Amino acid sequence: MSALPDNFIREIEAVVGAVGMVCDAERMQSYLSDWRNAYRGEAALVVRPASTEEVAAVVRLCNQYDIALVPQGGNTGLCGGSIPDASGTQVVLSLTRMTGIREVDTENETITVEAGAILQAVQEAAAEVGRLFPLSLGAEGSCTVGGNLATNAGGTAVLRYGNMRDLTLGLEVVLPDGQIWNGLRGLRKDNTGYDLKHLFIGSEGTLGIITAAVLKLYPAVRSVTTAWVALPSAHAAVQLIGIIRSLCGDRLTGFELMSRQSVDFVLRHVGACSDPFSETHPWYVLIELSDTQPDAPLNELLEQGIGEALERGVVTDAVLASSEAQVAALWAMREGISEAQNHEGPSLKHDISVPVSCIPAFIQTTDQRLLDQFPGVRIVAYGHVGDGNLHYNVSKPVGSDDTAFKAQQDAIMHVIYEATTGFQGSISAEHGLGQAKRAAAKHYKDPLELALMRAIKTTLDPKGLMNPGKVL
Ligand code: FAD
Ligand code: 2HG
Ligand code: ZN
Repeated sequence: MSALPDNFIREIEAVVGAVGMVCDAERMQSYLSDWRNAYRGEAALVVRPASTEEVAAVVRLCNQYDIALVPQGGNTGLCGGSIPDASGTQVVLSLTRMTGIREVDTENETITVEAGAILQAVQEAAAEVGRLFPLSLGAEGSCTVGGNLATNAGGTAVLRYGNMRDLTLGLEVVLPDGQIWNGLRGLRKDNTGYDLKHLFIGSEGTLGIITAAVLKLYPAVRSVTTAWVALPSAHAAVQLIGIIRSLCGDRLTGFELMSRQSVDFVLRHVGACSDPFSETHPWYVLIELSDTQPDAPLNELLEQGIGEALERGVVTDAVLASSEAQVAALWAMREGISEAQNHEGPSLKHDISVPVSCIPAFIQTTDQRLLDQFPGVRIVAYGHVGDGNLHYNVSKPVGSDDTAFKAQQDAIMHVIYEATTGFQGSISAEHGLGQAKRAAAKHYKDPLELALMRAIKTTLDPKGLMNPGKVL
């Protein structure tokens, strides 16, 4: 705290009390690095306000004393956006005490929640009234709605319900000067000029602090069918999604692609996972169909689709889950990839998107270039293929040195991002830019778009105190 003026500290304490401050080095640690320990920083103080008014007062004080703020939710982000820099002068503003569910409105099909609410708690609150809040991702037990909004999180149900941007009707935001913008309208239609909420969604804490949101509710799902399918190629995945979609329409809620390398890592490191097939296959897809009607004929539909795909040689083998335990086991294989890859040494993450039809060519081209230039690297490609979103991650060659591998990080990234832009894709599909991809965005993003982003940033945050060093 020595980096901070005494008066500032006294005034912060007057706002949040001792309970809302974390000052000692040991307790601060969990706020200073991410779960993979890929990013680490220092902070002068961690502040944990308990209400929007407290957030506003803290932000006003930071503005008055010219102190930079790093907003933080569950700290599960994968680009280092919630981690302070190394200067030890920044204040981490954690929203984790603001967990309230303010309102569940079943007539208007909305739920109003505070930014620190854990995603799973929001899903559960929706389920209690027979509704669905569909955002779904591996970190849902610890990520917050504020973080989901700030990164415009995607996950495994985007195919049917869209990403966080699509699920949001209104926001409450504390602006960099401490003003509170109350945009908590639950209106489905509101064309009164620029839609300001979309500025803050995906802004990764660089434009303001999101304190609450009005989110959309959907009818609860009452039938689900899940299948694990083996494929001869990534091209087959694109063919298969076409077959299943034309047969099942909106009932297709999940379509997750995994390479054999991804599955191998899970089988090796995630307890209780086992391969549903006796033979290995180059690619797998986890398919989920769901319906709001109980007893919808989902098994029959999926069997029909997979049967047609088997006949055409698009699918090699398939199993349908026959119990809730099997459904959970299949999803555990998919959700376990991220954790499993950590056990294989440093993993270089590339969360890219390309048009769905280009996924097979992207994989073929990039695999070839990478393996030519960096023999032995292990490519862990998986993701939300129906959204054109691949986690094209790279693990070091077996037995190689961590430091030597990390030294190749930029060269590996270059190969992957050149291929991505070659296919008119994006270098960040759902995880954001944070500090990890700031330099790459400068290189790969359209200069006019970057200039417009900078103009917005300067207008809202002229002192540059909101999460500096991230995004731009
Ligand atoms: P944090 O990590 O705390 O913060 C993320 C960013 O948001 C930072 O820039 C931070 O400054 C900013 N921020 C946080 N709260 C606020 C706020 N209230 N106001 C303003 N800015 C704020 N992402 C996907 O999109 N799809 C996935 O499938 C997916 N799966 C994941 C699986 C695992 C195992 C893990 C660890 C992560 C996964 N993620 C996924 C990453 C994802 O971005 C986060 O899990 C989640 O959206 C971040 O929420 P958080 O509360 O942890 O935010
Ligand atoms: C997922 O889809 C997440 O599992 C995490 O987005 C991806 O760890 C990753 O690279
Ligand atoms: Zn993902």
